[in-house]
Parts: sequence; structure tokens; C-alpha cells
Amino acid sequence: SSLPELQRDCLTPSRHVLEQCQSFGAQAQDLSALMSRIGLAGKLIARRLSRAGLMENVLGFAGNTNVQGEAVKKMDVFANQVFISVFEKSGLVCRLASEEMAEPYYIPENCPIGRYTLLYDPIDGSSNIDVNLNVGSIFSVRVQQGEDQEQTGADLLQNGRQQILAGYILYGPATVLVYSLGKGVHLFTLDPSLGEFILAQEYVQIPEHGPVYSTNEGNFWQWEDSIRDYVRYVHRHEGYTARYSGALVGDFHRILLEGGVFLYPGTRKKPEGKLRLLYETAPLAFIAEQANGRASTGTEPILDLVPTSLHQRSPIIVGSREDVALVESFIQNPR
Ligand code: AHM
Ligand code: MG
Repeated sequence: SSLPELQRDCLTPSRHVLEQCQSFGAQAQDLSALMSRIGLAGKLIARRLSRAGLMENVLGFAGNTNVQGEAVKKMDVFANQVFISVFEKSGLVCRLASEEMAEPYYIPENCPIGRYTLLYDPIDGSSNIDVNLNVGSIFSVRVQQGEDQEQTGADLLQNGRQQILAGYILYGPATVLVYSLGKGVHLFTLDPSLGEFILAQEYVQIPEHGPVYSTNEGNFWQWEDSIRDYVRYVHRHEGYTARYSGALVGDFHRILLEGGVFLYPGTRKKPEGKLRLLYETAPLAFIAEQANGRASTGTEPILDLVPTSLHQRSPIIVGSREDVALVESFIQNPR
């Protein structure tokens, strides 16, 4: 009926969620509104990032001597606050749990209407901000189970299959938003002239195999033998290439589109690795599985892991099926 161009430009994430739900029922409306708020958070963060070097006290480039640590913190704190502001008085989310906050943040005026909890990493890969490289935000939505009267968020300590929606925003040359409701993975690009995310690719599938392995080889001598053996294997075989940016969202996004494997395994001193289960590895595992890829600790699917604390870490091996299986084979059958 309408012009093809208009049809395309109307395919925003909130509209897409309604189509995915195949209904205009209350749950569909809630999830659609939630997606549009997440998109707004992404736009607010993208805008701030794009001006970061110009604004005093954001990066500290302009006449601020005490740059590094503080500057990074400021953007982290800002991005964390963006998600809170966007969901306050929304009636949608009763709690937010973030990598940046020790305890969940409760929004009493949204309770008990908002049955959803948003878990997020507001700025992932923060060391990249100082040098104007890509960073991301990761999000995950769960339904509140039970009353949580003591406000401990104990019901969040469940496996990753309880996520009803997950995804990330990548602040790169373009800002992209990737999400899944458990019905495939969909990719949107921010059109700055419209200020809207517009559908770019539906039902994204990770290739069965890809050339990239993405890991911090600086940890080589801290790794277990099995991981070292895997990396020696790729060094000795043709067809592999290393890519590592220091920002998980960007490294993962490359693998989503082109295949390969990202790994942040544990080290001898820190067997759980660095990345957090609820805010980082479980949401990306959800996306990977929905795109026909896999995400593993080395011995079991990330999505089956049940945390015992909100900020628990987990190792992750994620990406193309064949490549994840190869890493697992080194872990499960040490040579
Ligand atoms: P952050 O959330 O504090 O930024 O930490 C997570 C980041 C990931 O984006 C990235 O994959 C990893 O830490 C890089 O860590 P390392 O410098 O140890 O390789
Ligand atoms: Mg992070």
C-alpha cells in the first residue's frame, strides 16, 4: 500500500517487536514499549559519545589533567543513569540491575505494575572510550518471579533461558541495535537524520564456521594448558586470523556477522574469567543461540549456568558452532 521507502523507515524496533509477538495484547505492548525505551537509551548514549572529546569533564581531553580513570568513570556513570532515567515513571520495569551498581535499583512507583527487570552493562569496553574506539551497551530482560519484598533480587539468580529479551547496542561508525525475543536475531541501524533505529537485517544467522578467533593473548601464560593448546593449534593451521578490540560487543558483533569464535576463558588465578554472567555473557549467549551459534563455558552451555550472586563471572566461548566445538574439544579432551 504505502511507498517502499516509507515501509522501510517505519520498521523501528518497537514496531518489530509487535510483529514478532503477532499480537497487540498487553504483553506485546509492554515489550514493544520496553524496546523503544532501550532504543532511546542507546540514542542518548550515542549522542553523548559522539561529542565526548568536546565536552569538558566527559573525556577530559580539554584541559583536564586527571584524565584516564576519572574520565572513563564519568561516561560509565552517565550511561548507567541514562537507563535509570529512561525507565523511571515508565510503568514498565520495577527493577534495574547493572554491572555498575552493587545492588539492584528499585523503582517503587513502577511496582507492582512493571513485572520486568532490566539487567544491563551500560558501557561495555570502557577502556576504548579514552581513545575514541567502539564500545557497547548490553541488555537483558527477565520477568520478576515472586514478591522480592526484601529487595535482594534473589529471583534473578536463575539460568539464562529465563531471559525473555536480550541484545546490545554497538556504538561504532554507525550505532546498531541487535535484539532477540527468542524468535531469531534482528539488527537495526540508527539513522541519525531520523533519530530512529531502522531494521537493517532480520533473522541473522552466525556462519557455521569463520576465520576469526578473538581473545586476549596477553593472558597466554595465565591460561590453562587446554586454552594454550587451542591457540597453538590455530597458530599452526591456515585459515585463522586474530581480531581483538578490547570491547566485547564489537568483537562479538563481528563474529555474529562473519563467524568465528570469541573466548574469554578463565585463568589459573581466576577460573571464572572476567566477564559477568547476568550482564554480559548470558545476554550474548542468548543472541548467539538465537542466531544458530553456540555459547559455552567449555563444558556446558552458558544459558544453563545458574549464578549464586548477581555479579558472578563466567568464562565464555561463543560464536560459530564448529569453532566453539573445536575449543571445547581441547578443554574436554586435553591432548
Ligand atoms: P568492562 O565492562 O569493565 O568494560 O569490561 C568488559 C570488557 C569487555 O568488553 C572486553 O571483552 C574485556 O573486558 C576486555 O578485557 P581485557 O582487557 O582483559 O582483554
Ligand atoms: Mg562490561
